[in-house]
Amino acid sequence: MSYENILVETRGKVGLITLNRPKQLNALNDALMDEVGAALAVFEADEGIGAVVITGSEKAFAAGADIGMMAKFSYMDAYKGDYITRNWEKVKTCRKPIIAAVAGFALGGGCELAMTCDIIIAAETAKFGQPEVKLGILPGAGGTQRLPRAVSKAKAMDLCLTARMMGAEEAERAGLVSRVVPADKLLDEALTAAAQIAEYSLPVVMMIKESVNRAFESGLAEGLLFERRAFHSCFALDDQKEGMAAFVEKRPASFKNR
Ligand code: CO8
Repeated sequence: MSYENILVETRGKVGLITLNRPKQLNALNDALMDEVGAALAVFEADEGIGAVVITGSEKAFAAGADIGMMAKFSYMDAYKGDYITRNWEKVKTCRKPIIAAVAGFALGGGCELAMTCDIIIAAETAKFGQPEVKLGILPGAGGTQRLPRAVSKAKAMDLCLTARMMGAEEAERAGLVSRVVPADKLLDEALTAAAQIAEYSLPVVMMIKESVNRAFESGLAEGLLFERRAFHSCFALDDQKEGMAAFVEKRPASFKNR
């Protein structure tokens, strides 16, 4: 499949998607998000892929949804067209872990795209924000919902209501970002983390992702029950036998994803 708005490659067991609309600072439009969805579907179906990295450029992960495209929208255009949201579902429902490697601007839809991924690794240059209020709109792809879950109500209100940008250090302190690294190490760090994940048992990795996500969708008792059922089911896996045998025999485990 050929792509016009993203670059897609595989690095060993890792799928790499690079957002590639440099002149527009990777502003997100339907064509780009359709391609992200299509690339994720290919990686999801590929048994050789264990994790995915989504990144942008040095200057911008993504500076938001494409304002030029939205400027003349009517309510009906937005509602009937389901503007750029239809393929966000593919990011949300991908069962393999996705790491967002963020340098430069991650604003509006760009911040929301990063938050839809499972882990955010940020370069020291990263700047996160939800500046939609300046455009006379509010965030439309999870900014008012995922941000408070990640960084607290006060900071989410601050970012969404003032439109100020938050640097990488502040984002890490607030819990939005899992690691901050020098800009020239960003992709290596993200690919190394993804490669490490991809070496583990894929069904177990998928169960961990499902279980952590469950913490955001359910109460504690239901979440604990979900985790326990998943934990019990690990004992049906060859990979559990292999992982524990490898520990006892003091050798590296070799998982077969079953
Ligand atoms: N859309 C379209 N074009 C953009 C965008 C964007 N979001 N951001 C930047 N560009 C373009 C600029 O127009 C400019 O193009 P040109 O060279 O042709 O004039 C080029 O990228 C470079 O931008 P700047 O010259 O402005 O670069 P600066 O370094 O001076 O500034 C900024 C960088 C601060 C990132 C600035 O470009 C900016 O403020 N951009 C807009 C940020 C923003 O408001 N983002 C939120 C957009 S709304 C949104 O994301 C809603 C999401 C809802 C999703 C779900 C819908 C249902």
